Amino acid sequence: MTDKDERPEWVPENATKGFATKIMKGVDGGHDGFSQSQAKSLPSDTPIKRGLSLDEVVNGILNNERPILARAITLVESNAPKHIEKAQQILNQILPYTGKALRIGITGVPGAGKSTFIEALGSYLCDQGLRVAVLAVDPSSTITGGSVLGDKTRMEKLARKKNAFIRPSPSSGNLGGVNRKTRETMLLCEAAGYDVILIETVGVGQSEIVVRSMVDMFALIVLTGAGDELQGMKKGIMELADIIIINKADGDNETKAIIAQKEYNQILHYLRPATEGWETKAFTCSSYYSKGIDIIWNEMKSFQRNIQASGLLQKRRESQVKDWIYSMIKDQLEQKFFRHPEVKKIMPSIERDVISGKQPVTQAVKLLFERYEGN
Ligand SMILES: Nc1nc2c(ncn2[C@@H]2O[C@H](COP(=O)(O)OP(=O)(O)O)[C@@H](O)[C@H]2O)c(=O)[nH]1
Ligand SMILES: [Mg+2]
Repeated sequence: MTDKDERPEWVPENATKGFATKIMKGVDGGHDGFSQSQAKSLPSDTPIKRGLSLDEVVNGILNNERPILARAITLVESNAPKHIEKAQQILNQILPYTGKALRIGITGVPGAGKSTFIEALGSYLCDQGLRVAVLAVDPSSTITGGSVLGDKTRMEKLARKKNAFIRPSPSSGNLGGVNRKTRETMLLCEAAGYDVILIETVGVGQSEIVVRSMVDMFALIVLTGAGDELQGMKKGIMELADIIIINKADGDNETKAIIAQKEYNQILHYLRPATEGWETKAFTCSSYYSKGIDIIWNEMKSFQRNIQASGLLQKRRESQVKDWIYSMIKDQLEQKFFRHPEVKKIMPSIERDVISGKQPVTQAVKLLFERYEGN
C-alpha cells in the first residue's frame, strides 16, 4: 500500500506531506485494543458472550466458571429492573448451595494494612487448598467515585492464584444498595464453592455496621502506638470485633506491637464481647512479611468451631437475614416516599414553613404523609 492510498479521499490532490492527515495502520488485534497474543493471556474474568440461558448461568456458577460468576455479579450490581429480575432468578436457584463459607469482615482505618492482610491471609489459605473470595465495601466509592480502600494494585499476588476470586466494591448506589449487592455477591461466591469470604471495609461511617451485619466474624486491624490510638478509637468498633489484629509487627515495630497486644488484651477484658461465649483477643502479625498469619487463621478456625458447636452461627445468620428483610423494606419505603410526585411538589414549601417557624415539624410530616397516602 502506498502512502497515497492511505490518505482519505477528501484530502486535496495537491496536498503536500504537511497536510495534517493520515490514516494509521490498524493494530493487530481485537476490538478491545488487545493484540491476539495478549488477549489469550488475559485472566478468565473477561466478558463472555451474551445470551446464556438461566440454567447455563446457574450451572456455570455451580461449576465455578469465573466469567459466568463475574457476569452474574454484574447483574446483581446493576440497578436496571431487567437485570434485577434476572439476578433474582439466578439467586433463587443457587440459594440451596449457599451458606457453607466462613464469612469474615475486616475493618480498620485507611493505611492499617487491611488489603495487605487480606492478600497475606488469602494467599496462605489458597496454599492450603482453600478457595477464597475477596469483596469490598467502600463508602467513599459510592459517594465520590473515589476509593478509600484502593486495593486494586495491592492484591496482585493473590489475584494470580487460581483459588482466589477478587471483586472490587460496587461503585454506585446508596449504602442500602451496596448492602444488598454485597450480600448477594457473597451468596453467588458461596454457590461457586468458595470456602472463605473476606470482606474489606473501611472504619468510616456506617459501613462497618453494614458489614458486621452480614458476616460470621469481624476482625479489626490496628497499628501499634496503642496508647494514643486506643484513646481515639471508638469503643463501639472494638465491641464489634471478634479478633483484633495488630499489624506491621516487623522491624522496629515488633516490640511495640507486643506491648500494644498486652494493652489491647487488658482493655478487651472490660468490654462487652462481640459474640456471646467468645473472648476477643489481640494478635500481632506482619502482613507484609506474612508473619503470624497462621496463628490468626487458627484463631479464626477456632471461632468458627465454637459458634458452630454452640448453635450461635445458625442463630446469627437467621437474625441477619431477618434484619436484611427489614432494612430492605425501610430502604424501599424511603425511596418511594421521596420519589412520590406529591411529596416532591410540596417538600420545598414545607421545608420553608418549618424553617421560618410557620409550622411545627410534627404537623409538617403528618401533612407530607397525608399527601403520600393520597388523602
Ligand atoms: N512494614 C509493614 N508495612 C505494611 C504491612 N502491612 C501493610 N503495610 C503497608 O502499609 C500501607 C497500607 O497498606 P494497605 O494494605 O493498603 O492498607 P489499607 O488501607 O488498610 O488497605 C502499604 O504501604 C503497605 O505496604 C506490614 O505488615 N508491615
Ligand atoms: Mg485497602
